[in-house]
Amino acid sequence: DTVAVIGLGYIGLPTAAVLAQAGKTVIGVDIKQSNVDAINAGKVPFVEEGLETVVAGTVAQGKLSAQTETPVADAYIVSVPTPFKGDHDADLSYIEAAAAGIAPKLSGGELVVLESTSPPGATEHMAQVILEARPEFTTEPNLPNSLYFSHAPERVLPGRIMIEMVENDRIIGGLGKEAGELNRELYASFCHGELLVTDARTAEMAKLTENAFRDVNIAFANELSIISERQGIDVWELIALANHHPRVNILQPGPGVGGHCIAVDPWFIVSADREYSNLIRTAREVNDSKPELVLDKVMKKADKLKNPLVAALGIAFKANIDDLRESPSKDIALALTDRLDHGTVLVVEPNIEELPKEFAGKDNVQLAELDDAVERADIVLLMVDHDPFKEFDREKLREKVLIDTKGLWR
Ligand code: SAJ
Repeated sequence: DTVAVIGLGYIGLPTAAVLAQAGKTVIGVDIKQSNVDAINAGKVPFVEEGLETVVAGTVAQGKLSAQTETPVADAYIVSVPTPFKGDHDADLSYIEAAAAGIAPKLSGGELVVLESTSPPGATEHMAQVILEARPEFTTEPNLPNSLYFSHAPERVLPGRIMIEMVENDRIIGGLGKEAGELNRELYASFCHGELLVTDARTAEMAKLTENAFRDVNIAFANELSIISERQGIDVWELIALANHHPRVNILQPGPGVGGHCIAVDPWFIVSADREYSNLIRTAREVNDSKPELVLDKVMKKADKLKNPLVAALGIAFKANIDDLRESPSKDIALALTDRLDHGTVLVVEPNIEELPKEFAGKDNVQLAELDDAVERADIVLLMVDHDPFKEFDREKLREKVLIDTKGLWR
């Protein structure tokens, strides 16, 4: 029962760890030697609650190991990035590279699961790459030369991955019934949620649909926030009131939508059908327009001051995490350093120790403590609803120009 997990990132490594914990012999594969070395030493190269304990334990038991080369295994799980290329199309080259690594190791009967978030048809494409390299195999089931392909998208929330990986219901989409069944059996070893089996294309689309649903709902909130401001209405009160209706549940506006999922996946639907995806595309555009509107607001206030000091509170992509990738609030802080001719940005981000590399070489930005930054600032720009900001003493804000993009200090 050997499982190879290709790609040991935010999803691949937790998946490898819970499979090893469930008793499988798991070999993780990553192109980055430093990640491989870290994992073999029982360490995790990024922050995720509860993961390091499981990695350290399973490595010590000999159930989990990592290497750079794809091994021979009974099942393969592909968990590699699907970035954009061109006009928001999915770049499948990492999946193709993983498939090319798997192909020479196959001897018949193996299951290959695609976990990466992918546009409809990606699982079929992965199968095709492997079958082109190994034409002696077939997707016809129950033959000595059968191969089984399936898609199992993850739906875990960063920060809660180790809990949600085990507890969430899971969609499984086989290229054929037998492949779906084999995938279901493998995932039943660690997943206690319901395992819902369908075909690969539906599973691919289901994952995109979940994130597009959330994106459209947030875009609705963001559009309301823009309209409300022009109408002199408090959008947070408005939404709270509307949400009292038993069938209304509007999400919260903010400075934009970040992360690697909600702001990305809807584009894969748009890219699959540009003609009929108007609502989904417009939602993306509304959410992507928010950072510029926030910047305009800050600059209008800053232009009235001689040497404005702006405290930028929060640059993570959402509350209480240290993840700065695809973060609208980080982009806003960065743009401010360019636009403020005679001003300074004091970045307050309690979850990091130093500013990310994009800020290197800029002399009008500093990482600051919350109290100190607010005390010094003319303008306080709140962008992330981190807990320490929620608990902040509002008396200390009285003299400040406040721009509260999360409605935390109303
Ligand atoms: N956001 C708002 N208003 C809200 C909720 C969120 O502006 O009311 C913003 C956040 O600040 C953040 C962005 O949206 O910038 C995304 O945050 P999130 O918490 O909605 O989602 P992610 O990206 O951390 O994780 C999502 C989850 N998907 C859904 O909830 C449908 C998670 O379950 C998925 O596994 C994950 O995407 C993924 O990997 O696809």
